[in-house]
Amino acid sequence: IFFIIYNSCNPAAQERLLLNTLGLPVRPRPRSHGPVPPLLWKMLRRAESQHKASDLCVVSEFGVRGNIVRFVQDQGRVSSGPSSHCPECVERHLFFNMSVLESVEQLSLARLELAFRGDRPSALSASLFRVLRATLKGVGRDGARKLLVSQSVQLPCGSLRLDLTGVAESWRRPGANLGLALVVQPSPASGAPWRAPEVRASLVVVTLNPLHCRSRRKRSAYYLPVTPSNVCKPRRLYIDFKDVGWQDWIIAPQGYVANYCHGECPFPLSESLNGTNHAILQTLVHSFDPKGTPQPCCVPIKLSPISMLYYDNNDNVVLRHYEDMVVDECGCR
Ligand SMILES: *[C@@H]1O[C@H](CO)[C@@H](O)[C@H](O)[C@H]1NC(C)=O
Ligand SMILES: CC(=O)N[C@H]1CO[C@H](CO)[C@@H](O)[C@@H]1O
Repeated sequence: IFFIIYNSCNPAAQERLLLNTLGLPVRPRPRSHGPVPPLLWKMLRRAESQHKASDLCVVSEFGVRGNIVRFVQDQGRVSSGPSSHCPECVERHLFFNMSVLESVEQLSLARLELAFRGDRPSALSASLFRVLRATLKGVGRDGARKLLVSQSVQLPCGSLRLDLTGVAESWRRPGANLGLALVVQPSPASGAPWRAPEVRASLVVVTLNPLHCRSRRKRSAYYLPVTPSNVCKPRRLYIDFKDVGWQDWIIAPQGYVANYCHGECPFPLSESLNGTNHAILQTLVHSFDPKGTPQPCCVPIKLSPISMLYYDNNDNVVLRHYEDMVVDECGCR
């Protein structure tokens, strides 16, 4: 498929085809290149070292099924100061745009991570609400929101994690996502002036795209022996994402060894060419009638996956596994 891009006279259509193969509706054009969460680097490295052995449709870090991991950025903007019934409260609106998920994706996990940074040791109480209705006073006060958790957090460095899988699933319905409201206040209330902590929020979302999750074929203990170069075998092909102009959204890898199959499937088809019975018969017929019947084709019989880390159109960092991206073995079929 990458080959087509180089050779095509209609690069835009071919790029669309390729993006489709990768499960992307459009070419991502990230506006900012934010930091890559260390956990995603770790997961990428682990996936790369265990590709041959592990089940790519399970995210073992979280113990759930999935082949896409996103760190969805908080896009909440509104924050409001104290109100009459809670003079020390500071409120912030959090919004995670779930429309980055394709409808075919099955949501396995959504975990909210809040990191609090204060300027000195202290304690605060943090309450998180799901906003149910937007009201005139702002993003849902009083009956327009539902308490999800209320917890005490220690500063200067505190954190809060919350499983939001159910909430995130319901956010996927159009119009259902009004975000969250985070309310913090000093604990115990002191009455003295205070500086609200800095809060960084991200939603880790694991989904499964079943189209990219076919069951893995068993790895055979079979390898192509060294053969004369005109016989069917894997040839080295390195795909550099720079050549395709994709270096601005793909974080890693910068390219990969894709390989391809090329060569003849001559009569008599030796066992090493791993032909099917059908291919063996076809070479036989071809040897009698070379014009009427072609040789069998030299095609991939074993492929392995790659993992990619990239920015999507909403500047989220995404880790994704793709099956069948590297040719390991070829055969005559
Ligand atoms: C969410 O993202 C989609 C697609 O990236 C965009 O069209 C939409 O405007 C965003 N919604 C909000 C509320 O920002
Ligand atoms: C993928 C495949 O068909 N592999 C076969 C290649 O041939 C050996 C024996 O010659 C088989 O054991 C493999 O299953």
